[in-house]
Amino acid sequence: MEFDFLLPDGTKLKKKYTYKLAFRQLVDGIPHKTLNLQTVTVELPVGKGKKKIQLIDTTGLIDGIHNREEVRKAMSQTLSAILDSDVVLHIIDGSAVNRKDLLSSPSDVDYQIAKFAQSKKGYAILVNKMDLPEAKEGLKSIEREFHGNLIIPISALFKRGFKEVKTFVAYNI
Ligand SMILES: Nc1nc2c(ncn2[C@@H]2O[C@H](COP(=O)(O)OP(=O)(O)O)[C@@H](O)[C@H]2O)c(=O)[nH]1
Ligand SMILES: [Mg+2]
Repeated sequence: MEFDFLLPDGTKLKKKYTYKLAFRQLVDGIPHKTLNLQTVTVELPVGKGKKKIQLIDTTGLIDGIHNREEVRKAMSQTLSAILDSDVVLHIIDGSAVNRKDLLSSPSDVDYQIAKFAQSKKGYAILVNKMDLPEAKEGLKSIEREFHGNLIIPISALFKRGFKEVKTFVAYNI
């Protein structure tokens, strides 16, 4: 899999990853591991044919002003990517809903993003980590709070909900 990286200073890089290496290097329990836009080009079946789409992974957004400049720059890159994209998949950690720590979700920024991205034809909220028991309540709460939006429960870890996400994306491009 080839990734295109766009750093906040405008630098572009290409890097090839196996799934294993991508998982090891790009996924982390500590927030703000990703400080750039990382793009993979994937083919999606649309109707009888296929369509190439660019899937962009961004830095996560948090409330307030982050104390690290690189994180602030990366977050501004995320906002631009939202504006420039046809489809926005807003991922919320379903297992962190109403948790009492800094990473609890949804936070103010999630509501702001929902408003900001609603002008898009293709806007969906993906409630992730549905494999964890506490995500059940989380999903219910998000369905209540973000009523009127398309909400798709997923587990990125176990590839649950991917069919629904692909159908949604194919329909909106
Ligand atoms: N249980 C569970 N953990 C997940 C799932 N998706 C991601 N994680 C974990 O959540 C943490 C953050 O994942 P990451 O992809 O780095 O999220 P990011 O910070 O939003 O980029 C990592 O420890 C992942 O292994 C999921 O569907 N289920
Ligand atoms: Mg990431």
